[in-house]
Amino acid sequence: MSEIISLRAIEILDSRGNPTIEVDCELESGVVGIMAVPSGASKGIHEAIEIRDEEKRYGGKGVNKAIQNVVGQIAEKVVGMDAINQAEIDNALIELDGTPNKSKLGANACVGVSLACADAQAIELEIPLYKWLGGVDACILPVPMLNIINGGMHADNNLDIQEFMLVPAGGKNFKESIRMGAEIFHTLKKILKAEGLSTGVGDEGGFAPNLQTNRNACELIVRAIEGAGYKPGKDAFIALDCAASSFYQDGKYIIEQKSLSSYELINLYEDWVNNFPIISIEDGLEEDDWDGWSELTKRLGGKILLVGDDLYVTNVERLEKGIELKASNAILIKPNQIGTLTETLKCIESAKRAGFKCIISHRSGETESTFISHLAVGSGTGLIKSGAPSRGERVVKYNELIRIEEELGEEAQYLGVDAFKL
Ligand code: 2PG
Ligand code: MG
Repeated sequence: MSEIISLRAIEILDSRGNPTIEVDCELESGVVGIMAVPSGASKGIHEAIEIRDEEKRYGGKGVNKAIQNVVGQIAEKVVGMDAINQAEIDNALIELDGTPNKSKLGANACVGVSLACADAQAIELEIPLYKWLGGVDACILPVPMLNIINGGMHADNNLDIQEFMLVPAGGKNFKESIRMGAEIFHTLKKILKAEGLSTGVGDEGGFAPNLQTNRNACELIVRAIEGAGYKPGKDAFIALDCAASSFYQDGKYIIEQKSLSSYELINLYEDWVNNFPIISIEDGLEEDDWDGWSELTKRLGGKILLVGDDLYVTNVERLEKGIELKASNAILIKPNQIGTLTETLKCIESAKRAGFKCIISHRSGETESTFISHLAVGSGTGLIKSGAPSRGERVVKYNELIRIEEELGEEAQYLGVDAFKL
């Protein structure tokens, strides 16, 4: 038995310098599992709720209340449970919270406890976390989706689209794809410099220049792919996270100084897809525009991935609605959007059963945690996004995947561009 004997929590900083919660879960054997919780900026309105103190300290963002919940009510319930029973622990959290969105205990408190317990159990079993999460056949390394141009709510520039990702899927393994990605990233930096554009980076490590149009960003990425000696549409692709809820106002999408209907915006995306090697579009429409999403999937779903992030918020109920309405063909997975590991894994399962692709994702405010690297290999989804190959909190996830690939040796599998095939 791996009895949980204590839960501790402290307030640390995330990559934006905002406070966040780190949870320690100690087992009877003395083993300690840790989770440092990330936080989003462009949050979906249907996400589970983070609890913040709303006091003067840290501009109202302190997490002392969430810490009190961990060491108080949650510890009372969870201490004494066996860390091997992850679903039981998570059900206890769900029951104790009793709200549909973790607003009583806080999703930050719940996900910290849930993931720290999983971390502790893997150490207890003396197996890597990805094997505890995924079992003996967990061996698929994900294709990295590198956010190399940042806009929207993640940067102080004029780009409406939040993330222009580079997908170096053509590598023969993860390590090689990361190398290609880093080479293209540095080539892009040289191009930006030569054009007198800013090479300062945004929240997710990508460049954040002011550009004429969103198309301009795609053109620069294509030039960088070619400049690094690779072939766009064969070795490397583009993926977008439009985060469309952030430019949706009163029923219209305000983009490039125009006010567009869903239908007109889909036309614009279709034009981009026809002109650039775009392989995936995330949150192309806002989080409750279900009709628009179904239309988008009808129009582009045969060609590229259409990924629901704010649309689904890693919530099985919302995903099921999307499956029924054929609203997309892929889902973004973020454990802190829902609050427990068990609910996250169930969501991945439901998506896979429906033939949807899953992309495991970081948040724009990150920590040194590598949990999502292990979740990606454990769940075998074949896809991960963790920002640019720059900034420690982004790179730490990719470096962990390089280590896992090395450790798996011959057993490691890499799907490359096939990871996007429906
Ligand atoms: C997203 C995420 C991560 P945030 O929209 O996909 O890139 O951003 O964490 O700000 O919600
Ligand atoms: Mg998103």
